[in-house]
Amino acid sequence: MDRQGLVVKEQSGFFWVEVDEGTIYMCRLRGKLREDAQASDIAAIGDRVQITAFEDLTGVVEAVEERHSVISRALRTEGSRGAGSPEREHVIIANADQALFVFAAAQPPPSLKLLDRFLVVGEKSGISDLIIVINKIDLADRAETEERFAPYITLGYPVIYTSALERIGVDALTDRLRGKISVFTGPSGVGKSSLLNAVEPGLGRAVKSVSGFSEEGVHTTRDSELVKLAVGGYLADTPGIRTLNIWDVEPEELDAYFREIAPYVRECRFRDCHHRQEPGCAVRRAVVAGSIHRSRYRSYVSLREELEEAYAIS
Ligand SMILES: Nc1nc2c(ncn2[C@@H]2O[C@H](COP(=O)(O)OP(=O)(O)OP(=O)(O)O)[C@@H](O)[C@H]2O)c(=O)[nH]1
Ligand SMILES: [Mg+2]
Ligand SMILES: [Zn+2]
Repeated sequence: MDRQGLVVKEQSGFFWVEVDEGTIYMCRLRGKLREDAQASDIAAIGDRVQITAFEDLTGVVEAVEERHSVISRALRTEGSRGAGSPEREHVIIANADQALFVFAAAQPPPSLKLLDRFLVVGEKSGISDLIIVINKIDLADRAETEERFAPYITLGYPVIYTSALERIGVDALTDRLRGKISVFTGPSGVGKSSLLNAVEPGLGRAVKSVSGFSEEGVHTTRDSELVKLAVGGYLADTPGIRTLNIWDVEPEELDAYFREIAPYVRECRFRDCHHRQEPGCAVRRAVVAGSIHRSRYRSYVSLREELEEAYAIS
């Protein structure tokens, strides 16, 4: 029988596909698709797929629908570094509707540079809604914190203030998650697990891979899952989210992922302007004029330097 469904789990080449009424079929890929999977993951959690479903709850993935967003990373194939090194695209999650980046108002103090890194990854992925969650608001002055994040609201990034401890903003967060496929990540210790437990008891324990930017885990083979929420919707739980980073962004494309910088780039005198020392730089003019926030510009410059270094040694 032909069915449409959502890939909710992936493990060692098998895909668990949930169809409309909630039945899950354990599927493998049709051979033709497996050939295409050499260069990139043809199916991943979040993919909408067509399957042939059998009575024993197994199935075969016949086709994968076009994705509207994708978080992926390029994996350099072992032993092929250097010129023309073939890369394989590992898809961490397809079709996420939104990404929520969690920081603490204090303990640990929020790093705007780290936040800007997350936003770059989000912009590159094509995920339309990038949301900032500021937890532990009970530990900081509310007005001061709101002032610090106001520039992000101007850029179109919603900010939700929460306290898992005092249950502030938990309903607003729950509303955001309802019915969507969400990526939920942030640095260690900001209260991600506590927040998820406030949304739904036990959820923080069920979802383990929500810490961003850890160095470990690149080669872990642990499975990837969409964890179903009681309010409807899913949270992505995949080791890939722990290694979310911007190393797949090329230095020259970085400016495109800063919403407020991108529109000025075409007005720079030089086409390959780095927006640092070059004369006639429209981006730096906009910083001086106050149309680009200094802290965002500082993040851009610092990330650009990091990327240039990373590309120079690889
Ligand atoms: N004051 C205060 N403390 C909080 C709040 N949320 C979490 N905490 C505390 O912050 C610490 C870290 O919380 P976790 O929920 O484990 O943080 P996490 O982001 O999941 O951390 P990792 O799993 O290491 O990535 C714990 O001691 C929590 O009790 C909050 O809203 N206010
Ligand atoms: Mg945690
Ligand atoms: Zn410039």
